[in-house]
Amino acid sequence: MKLVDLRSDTVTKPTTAMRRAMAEAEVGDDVYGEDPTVNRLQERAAELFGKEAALFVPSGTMGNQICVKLHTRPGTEIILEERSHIFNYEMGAAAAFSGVTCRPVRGEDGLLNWNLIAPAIHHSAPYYVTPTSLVALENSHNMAGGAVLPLSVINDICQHAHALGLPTHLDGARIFNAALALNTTVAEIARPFDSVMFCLSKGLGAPVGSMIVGTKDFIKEAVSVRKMLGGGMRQVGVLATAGMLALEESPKLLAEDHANAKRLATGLAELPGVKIDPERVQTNIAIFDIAATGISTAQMAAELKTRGVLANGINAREMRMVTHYDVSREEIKQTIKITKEILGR
Ligand code: TLP
Repeated sequence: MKLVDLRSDTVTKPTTAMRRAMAEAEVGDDVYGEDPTVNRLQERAAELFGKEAALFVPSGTMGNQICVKLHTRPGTEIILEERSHIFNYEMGAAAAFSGVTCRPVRGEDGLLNWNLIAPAIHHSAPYYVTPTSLVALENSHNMAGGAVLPLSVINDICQHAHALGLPTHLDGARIFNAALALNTTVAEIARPFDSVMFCLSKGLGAPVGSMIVGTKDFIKEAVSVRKMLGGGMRQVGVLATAGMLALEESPKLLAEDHANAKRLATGLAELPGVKIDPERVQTNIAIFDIAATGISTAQMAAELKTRGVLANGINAREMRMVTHYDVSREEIKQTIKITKEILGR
């Protein structure tokens, strides 16, 4: 039985075209800067994002943490949203590696704006107050159900932060999903940020890899920090070539993922005890509350699994389902039917 895997968009398998390209990739030692495929990918990413330079890194976590390290100094504080990835799911790396604390701010439905951020900033506070060194946003916001920060809000936050001399970083793991939902380009979203991390290995389907983009100077320093973290890779053109296909070919497939997430949310919203507002499902993530069904999220995940659907609970009340190119419209229908069956027992 083929499993319908909705645990994440990280579970996609490389396409046949990616596998072919990987077998034939032109490679060199990237620690010497001599892998032509990696160099092409980096140039193309910089161009697409409207930034001076880009760097291929093994994971989104490493990409975010390189940026945190470069923007901050030990003993300072990053402002971010309460449910953000950097704060919750990177093993405390900001503290362990960069010596910074995180000041989480609760967004409205996960979305920050300058009015929420401003009171949390320590700018000209007394000397003994932990100074703010970075504002980090996430777009789309994973644990806010893939919610998207509008351009006007991003621009406003970055403008205010810059006016205080604070750099801004974007965790754009799913920035292509955000761009589609906002009907804009990734360059337009990236424009006001000093650095952006985005993932090739999520909805874009590459087997491995993320990128950071920024100024030439920033990326030059990022190369050293990546090496410090053990992320200097050698004939990595075999991966970069899959990344290149992900970058060029996959964004056009995301509309179907968004439509599937909306279909899923619409179907789930009709089930007894399930709480989700399909209107708020803007990208490829559906987070729904099942507390009122009397079934725990662990039990729901287990029941789904026995029927061939994989999905994770993200806490005691909520399940997350993520659509991607390995899940069809038919399988979404099937998932709704199976969830209904479980609740109807
Ligand atoms: N997200 C994963 C899990 O870690 C939660 C997922 O399944 O969604 N930023 C954001 C917004 C992310 O969602 C993720 C991964 C990362 C960064 C980290 O990327 P990786 O897994 O490549 O280190």
